Amino acid sequence: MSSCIFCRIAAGEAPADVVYQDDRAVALRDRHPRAPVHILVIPRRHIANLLALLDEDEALVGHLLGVANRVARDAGVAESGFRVVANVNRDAGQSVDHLHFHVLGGRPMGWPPG
Ligand code: DGP
Repeated sequence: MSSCIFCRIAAGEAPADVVYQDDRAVALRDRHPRAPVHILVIPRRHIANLLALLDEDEALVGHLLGVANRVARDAGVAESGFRVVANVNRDAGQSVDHLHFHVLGGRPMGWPPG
């Protein structure tokens, strides 16, 4: 069994509130939501973060962002606005070493992020 929690969720080996899934991606509600809508979009395949992407992952990244759009629309925040965030490494606060896009919405957000 993988020690990566997002690999385990993607494999159905750990519980999660999954809002969308297909053969390449899973979208689940963050367990510590920072906004009324806080969904994580992850690839099924283990990729540590954006820096670990290979040239051949270009289409996968496009797909993950398409899923981000889809879940934002489904959650009703597309018109009001939402933010897509990928934290990479320590200074950005990456705490899970499996690529994930946060989809945040449902409230006004400050800029720049803290
Ligand atoms: P980051 O800090 O960018 O690596 O974000 C990781 C996010 O993942 C953080 O907001 C909390 C969330 N998270 C961590 N473990 C789990 C889990 O087991 N289930 C769910 N649903 N979310 C998790």
